[in-house]
Amino acid sequence: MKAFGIDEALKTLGILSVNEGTSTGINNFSSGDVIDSFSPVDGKLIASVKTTTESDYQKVMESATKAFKSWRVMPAPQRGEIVRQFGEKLRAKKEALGKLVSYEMGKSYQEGLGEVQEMIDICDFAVGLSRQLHGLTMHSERPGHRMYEQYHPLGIVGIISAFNFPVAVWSWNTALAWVCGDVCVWKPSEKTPLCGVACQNIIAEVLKENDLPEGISCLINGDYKVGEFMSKDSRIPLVSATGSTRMGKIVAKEVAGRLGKTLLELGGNNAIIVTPDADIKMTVIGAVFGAVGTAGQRCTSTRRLIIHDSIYDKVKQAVVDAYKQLRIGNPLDENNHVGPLIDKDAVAMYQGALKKVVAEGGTVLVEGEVLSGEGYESGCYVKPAIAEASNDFEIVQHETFAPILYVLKYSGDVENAIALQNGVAQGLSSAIMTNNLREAERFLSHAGSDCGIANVNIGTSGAEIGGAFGGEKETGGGRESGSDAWKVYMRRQTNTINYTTELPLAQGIKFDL
Ligand code: UN1
Repeated sequence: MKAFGIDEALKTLGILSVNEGTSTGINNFSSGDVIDSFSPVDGKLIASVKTTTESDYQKVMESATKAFKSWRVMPAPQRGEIVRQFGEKLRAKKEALGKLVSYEMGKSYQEGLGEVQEMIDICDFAVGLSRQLHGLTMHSERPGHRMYEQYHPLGIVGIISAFNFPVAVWSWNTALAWVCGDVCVWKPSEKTPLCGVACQNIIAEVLKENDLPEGISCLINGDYKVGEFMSKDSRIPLVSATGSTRMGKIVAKEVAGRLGKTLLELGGNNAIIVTPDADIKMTVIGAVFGAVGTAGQRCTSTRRLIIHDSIYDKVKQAVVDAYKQLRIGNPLDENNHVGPLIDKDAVAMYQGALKKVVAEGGTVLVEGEVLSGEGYESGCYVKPAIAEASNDFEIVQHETFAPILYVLKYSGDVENAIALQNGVAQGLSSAIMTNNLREAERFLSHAGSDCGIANVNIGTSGAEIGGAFGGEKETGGGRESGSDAWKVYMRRQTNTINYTTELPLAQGIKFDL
């Protein structure tokens, strides 16, 4: 019996235990090789899933194609009702799913619950949206004509998600896509396949209870090769992919090659600017949560702290002191702040980055270390580190998915800090800590932050679902979740209707027979 009620959670979510066989999830045709999912928390095998072969994939697509035909003609508010029921099930299973997220991925139980809450929130948002999929009406230049636009369902949406938000990112896409009338095929990360199975089981239950076809939600399992089935498949008009910039470039090229659409949410290199007018206490909390939350494995994690030289020593010291209070250990134990990294490859990347920053001339302020001994048997626990660095270091320019914070100094005007913050290839999230209205507004202005997310007196991570989520430059340009992100999941049609007995042409063109 594993501690912290994990066995109970697996049971609630319909995941078969190691001795019972492989969990493929309801609605899953997978029959390929087995992926064993080991927990980074204690290194133990949790359960296994089967991968999706090419012929399994064809069956999935047949079922999705068939389901789309009936789903697209169901009134959107009725589709919203299905999403509402899904949200209700998530509420009922929040603890179990939050626990599985924590145990399979390694984030703290609090953050696991937060992730499920994000799923519930997007369901609520999507239910309201199901009555608001509005187009515009326009005045026609031709007499007796009416012109308007409408949004129609797009088709089958392919979703590729990453290990770090193994359930929420899927729901940001599916909840919207479903109310828009699309059906979804999801490939979760091969590092967190059980989270995929758990979600699939929850939605499958809702579909069954409503006598709806299974193909509305499909799960495929495996690595990038399984993702490639979707990026190459012209039956999938939209591929939404979350992960590294390297992965995004491959998917973008493949999908663009067949003139499909992509929604990309890729790497970030997020900074907090700390000006002389910053509230230091708030800055420390925001920066530390941003840098060590989810063990630095959020796209929105704080990677760089850009501090004004007049307060540099003070802020640096306050952050270094705060790191001394961090408790690293089992993320299901609510006394701990920082859990493990996802796997040993991630640990190796963390070690490589720490070596590199020193080799490039950086100064270590809080030493990193791979932890060993009791409670750290998985070999995935590391100490969050801080290094003084320069923005032009190669390693600072690079997104390392680990709890490493680079501290940078700026002098003079806030514009200099903004230039540093924008001086990277990625453009996801950014923040400024200041009580100075002029500085805050300049940061948010046309000449300010170039990121998709720009916050004032808040850290870089922890966005709410109501706003559009995503970023510019190498972050990929996609927007998910709130605002009008739904439009990407639909096709737009302009309609002009003539209710006269004449046929006048636009632009005043004369054509008589
Ligand atoms: C991600 O890391 O891919 O803003 C998503 C945040 C979370 C989502 C992060 N709401 O940090």
